[in-house]
Amino acid sequence: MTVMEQRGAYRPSPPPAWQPRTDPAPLLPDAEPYRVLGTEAAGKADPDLLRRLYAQLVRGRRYNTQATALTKQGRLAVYPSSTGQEACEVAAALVLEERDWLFPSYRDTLAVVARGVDPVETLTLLRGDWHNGYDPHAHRVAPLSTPLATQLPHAVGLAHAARLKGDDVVALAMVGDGGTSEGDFHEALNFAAVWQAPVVFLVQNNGFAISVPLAKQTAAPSLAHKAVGYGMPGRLVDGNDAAAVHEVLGDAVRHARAGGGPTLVEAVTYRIEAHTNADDATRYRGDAEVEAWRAHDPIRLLEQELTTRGLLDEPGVEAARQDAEEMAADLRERMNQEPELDPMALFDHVYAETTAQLREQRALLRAELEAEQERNDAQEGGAR
Ligand SMILES: Cc1ncc(C[n+]2csc(CCOP(=O)(O)OP(=O)(O)O)c2C)c(N)n1
Repeated sequence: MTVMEQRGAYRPSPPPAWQPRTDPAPLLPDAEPYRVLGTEAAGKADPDLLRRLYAQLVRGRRYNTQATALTKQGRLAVYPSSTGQEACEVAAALVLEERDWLFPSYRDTLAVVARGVDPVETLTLLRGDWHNGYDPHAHRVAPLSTPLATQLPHAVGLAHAARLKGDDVVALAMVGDGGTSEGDFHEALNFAAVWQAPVVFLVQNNGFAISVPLAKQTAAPSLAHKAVGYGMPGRLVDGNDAAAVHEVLGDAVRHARAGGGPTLVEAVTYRIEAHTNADDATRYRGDAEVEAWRAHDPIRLLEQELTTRGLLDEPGVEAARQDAEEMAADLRERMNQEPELDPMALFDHVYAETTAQLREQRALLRAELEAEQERNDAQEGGAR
């Protein structure tokens, strides 16, 4: 048969029946961020949990103001404050079991501390030290990640590996709105969904990636909608409502633990302070916007709920404040002590086996340090 005859014999017909591989409807986020405080749902919230959340929120805010003060005193190189975002931070830590893992970004110091890491050790990296400061295995908290979104594929890898080993572990990974534009975000969500890994992704949409507002970051209807494209549920929650964030994350953690796969949670919140102490936020946003968010403050929201329900009184507020003050005083005192630094330690843990180049550099530094020591000794001898 010639080619022309073949063409003549071809009878076009519609393609084989097509249908979506999964029904997208159950994966779609709600139209509005989910709220608990100030709604009927609040009546069902556990009073003990609300009180624990409150104590941690108050501590968290005080931690932020203290750490920011330490940058001004030259005790901390840089601090990205999470004031305004405490509800996300605290709920993320409290929702996990001891065996679970938290994967934080640089802004998530409050979550790290609320999970039990020493408040001073948590600041090691931000102090400008070469190492992370805390042992990730001790509290199952990965190092604070400065490169955006790189913690996400790590979380997926850990969760997937745990599942293969039969360990009942969930990983909760935190990322900012800007981080969702990173390739790592895409790769992590895709792998997590394909493998049905027990991971919860918490996006704190705080409005900005440094000076870039969300409108310039993405054209997606919401960040939670991104979940649908990967085949996982997307949930939208009021990120300043600690009870709501705790409930939504709790549902996602239980779903993951039961083998239901990953969830993407977008918590809508706001970064009240500048990006870090080195940033001037007045250059890219107005006071009115900040004030509108201050009126939806996570601590005040919970305080109001607790007082209305008779679960918190003036002495209770004072006790929480006092506890936070003590934590801040301890942080201040310990951060004001000179850290013991060994310059030679810079070469440890770079590679499992030291390279020739590192050995050479180490020898150079040792020689310089010894020469300096000799000069100092000679000067001291001369002065005597
Ligand atoms: C891979 C990578 N690219 C760029 C940066 C520089 N950078 C640091 S913070 C930041 C903005 C991140 O914004 P977002 O993810 O919304 O988190 P937020 O700081 O608001 O918590 C950028 C671009 C970085 N740290 N890592």
